[in-house]
Amino acid sequence: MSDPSIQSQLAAPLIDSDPIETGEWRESLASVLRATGPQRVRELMDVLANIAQSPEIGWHPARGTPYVNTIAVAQQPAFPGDLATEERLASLMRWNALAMVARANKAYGELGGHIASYASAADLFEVGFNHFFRGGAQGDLVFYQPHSAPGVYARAYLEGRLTEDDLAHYRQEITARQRGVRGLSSYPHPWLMPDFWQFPTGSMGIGPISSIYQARFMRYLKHRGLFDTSARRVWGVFGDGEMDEPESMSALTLAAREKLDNLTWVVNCNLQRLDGPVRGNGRIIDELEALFAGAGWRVIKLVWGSDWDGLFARDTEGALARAFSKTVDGQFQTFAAKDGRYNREHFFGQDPALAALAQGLTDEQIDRLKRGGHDLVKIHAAYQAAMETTGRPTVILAQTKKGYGMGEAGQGRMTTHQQKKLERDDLIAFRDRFKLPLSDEQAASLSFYRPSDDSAEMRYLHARRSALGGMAPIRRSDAAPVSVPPLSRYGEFALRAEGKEMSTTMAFVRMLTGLLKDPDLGPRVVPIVADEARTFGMANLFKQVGIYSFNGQTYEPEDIGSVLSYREATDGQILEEGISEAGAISSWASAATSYSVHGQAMLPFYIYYSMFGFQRVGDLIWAAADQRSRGFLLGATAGRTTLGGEGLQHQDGSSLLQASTVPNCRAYDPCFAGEFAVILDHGMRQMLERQEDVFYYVTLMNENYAQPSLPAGVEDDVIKGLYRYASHAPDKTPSNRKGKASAKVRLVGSGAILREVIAASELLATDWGIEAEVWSATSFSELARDAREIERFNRLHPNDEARVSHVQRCLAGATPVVAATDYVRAWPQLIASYVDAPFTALGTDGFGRSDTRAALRRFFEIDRHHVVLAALTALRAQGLVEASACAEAIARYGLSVDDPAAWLA
Ligand SMILES: Cc1ncc(C[n+]2csc(CCOP(=O)(O)OP(=O)(O)O)c2C)c(N)n1
Repeated sequence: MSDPSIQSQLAAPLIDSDPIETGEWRESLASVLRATGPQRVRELMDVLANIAQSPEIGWHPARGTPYVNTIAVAQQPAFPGDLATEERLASLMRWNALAMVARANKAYGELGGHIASYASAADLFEVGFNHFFRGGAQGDLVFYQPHSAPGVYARAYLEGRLTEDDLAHYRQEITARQRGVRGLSSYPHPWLMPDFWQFPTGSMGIGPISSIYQARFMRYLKHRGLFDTSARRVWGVFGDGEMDEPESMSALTLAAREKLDNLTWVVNCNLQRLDGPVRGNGRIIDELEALFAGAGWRVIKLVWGSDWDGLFARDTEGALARAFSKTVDGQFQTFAAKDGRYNREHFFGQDPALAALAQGLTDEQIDRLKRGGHDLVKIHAAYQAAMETTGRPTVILAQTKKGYGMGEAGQGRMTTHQQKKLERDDLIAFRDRFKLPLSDEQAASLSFYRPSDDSAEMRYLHARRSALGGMAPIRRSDAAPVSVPPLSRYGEFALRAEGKEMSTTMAFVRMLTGLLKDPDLGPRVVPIVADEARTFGMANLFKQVGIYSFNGQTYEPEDIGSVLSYREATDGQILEEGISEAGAISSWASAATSYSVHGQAMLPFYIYYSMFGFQRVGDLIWAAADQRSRGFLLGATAGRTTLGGEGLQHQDGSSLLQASTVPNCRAYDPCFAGEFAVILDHGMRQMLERQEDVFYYVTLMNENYAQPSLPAGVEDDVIKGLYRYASHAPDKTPSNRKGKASAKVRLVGSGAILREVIAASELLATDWGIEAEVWSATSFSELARDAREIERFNRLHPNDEARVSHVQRCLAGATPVVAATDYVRAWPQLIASYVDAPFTALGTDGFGRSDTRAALRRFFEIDRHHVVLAALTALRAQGLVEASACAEAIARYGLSVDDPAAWLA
């Protein structure tokens, strides 16, 4: 018996106060359609809709369409492939993918992996691989749903790109390597499988937003005349649950606004996510249809397979569409999980018209009625329509069953996402379901299956890929190097600043302006901002190189006569992303991976408020790191005290620490323009000339101060992260000496706080008669990286002569070290364990505040006086200074003994 609550829900009547009149209207419209065709119907509907939307009537169009396919049967193109062969191939992919996950978990239960996602997506992928995803150097950019990776591996196995050994080492890269095979990463990852995966998608939401900006960047390259990308498309296969990630949906309007008809998304609407239904009480396809259509995308609903065509044709009363409109996803999931008999009773049994439709069908046939996303012909029609769509991106909302074909063991089950093991009977049932050429034993033992090379399937598979230009996915890294101009050409002013006042941000903008003029490198520079160009003094670039706009500038800018006028142009160079750090970093990653994706090296500089970088879009930065990005991130107005009055949400004290955790990120905190110039030059050469897969994060400050010329010969040490800036020794026999003659400290400073440290060294000499060395720490993370490697080497090579790291060489001996920065103490503490001497870190832990720089530095206890006190205290611990000297310093400098943290209480 059916559940009465479901029955009443399904049987709710549509509101229609006069069905006879409604019928007449329907018939009129139908006769117009017959007589003059769909265009005339559209015209009439526009007129009626206009009238009906008048205030007196107040009609609003429903934002959705019925729960049926967008592409009518009559509009479906003929399927160009060999359907039977493709179905057999799809079955093999399903099997090998399943076997891969189940085998790994049989051996090691901890490895994890997913079967159900790819089971639902297999047909969506296969149509792509057989007919649409172009391969080769100028192939399409495809974003693969991460937990469907086993299916992509299964295909590569049949294609001969992966071996059985590789498959047997799914999720075991380390063991695989030890055994001389490659092993397969859990999710797409360009470091772990550098010639295979282009885009990391394992973190939900990153793939969708990245795909939009990659499609946009292709237009940018083309419009700027750098590279013709017209033949390439971007495809993204994503989950319906994944659409809930803010990043997934945040750039939809950009894609539509910029008419990205080179972009197609396929949302695999299996109606489930990990825990349960995506919209148990609603319909995700309807919700997404409204959102995408509202954003300006073409929406193609691919809901039902060909088996339903006959039912729809016979359904003259619209009973099916009516029933669908009252069925929520939670119920559709139950229908997916249950057998034909249940579906006959509970779906078709809900009204006589439906029951009549199902009359000629066996329970088995009802069970096999396909959803649209499992029907190769319908999928092909949808993809083809997307390819032919002009002027807007397309989303295909494909309804599927999660765990399709897993039967009792998983199809439509709440727990199916994490199903990794199948029993013998389930495996044999799966074999039967997909007619796999496996014996019971082969099925039960999870044998991989690859047809012989001369089989029809294999010949077909290879023919299709070669017709599409080669294998996919494929990642390349063979861009030509780009030569970098000599630093003296654009950075001389910074190297020989001779005390000129400027901020490091100003110095950067000046150098960028110089680089943009270089004939070779200039065109490859991609300046990126998120509505802060004026903040960073970059407004001059608007006119000089223009702001990229796919349709130029269709208005007269208010400031047209000015030298700084706001100039948008089709070949504009600046990517002005508006207030979207997520968008800007996605643009940056697109440019930063252009060397690999397009074989054309670009050099992106994304400059932003440092607080809104690693903290705000840290996961997108990780994704950029994963895909081996090359470029510069510039954390401007950096530091917790250097930004001054902005207050706590803007003041960044932690970005460098976060940057230090990203393996291929080189993070620097220079104080002086000359230091920055050296880092810029080195970074460009490393990335563009030597083509190393690193990227740079460099902080820039907005504080104007006198910039000294860079001391001679320190360039290498600037890059290593530490150089000796100066030493302040007191007079030979200072009358003011408060410590023993041997008292000496090393003061280490970074970024804007280096200047406080320099001042402290002078105070130590003049007020206390104590010698202090001053060291500029351009990068604590680089120092730590080097020291870590050397420590490890020494540990594992006990018989070799011990190596010495840069930081140990610089700060050798017992002279106490005091390090002060504008960041949390953990930043300088990255080197603490590698320094033999006593180490004191001063920093800006806690929330930021609004005030003057001086007040903030005093508050956070990183100003010159606190540095002096820390130095005296360190010397006191060595018995070189009396306690009274410390007390005297506190009194003399008026230092507060109140705990700043108490302010928060
Ligand atoms: C940012 C992020 N959050 C959570 C996860 C964990 N996770 C992996 S798959 C998944 C469910 C995916 O559901 P859906 O997008 O509907 O895809 P399906 O597997 O159903 O095809 C979740 C929550 C993740 N990978 N990334």
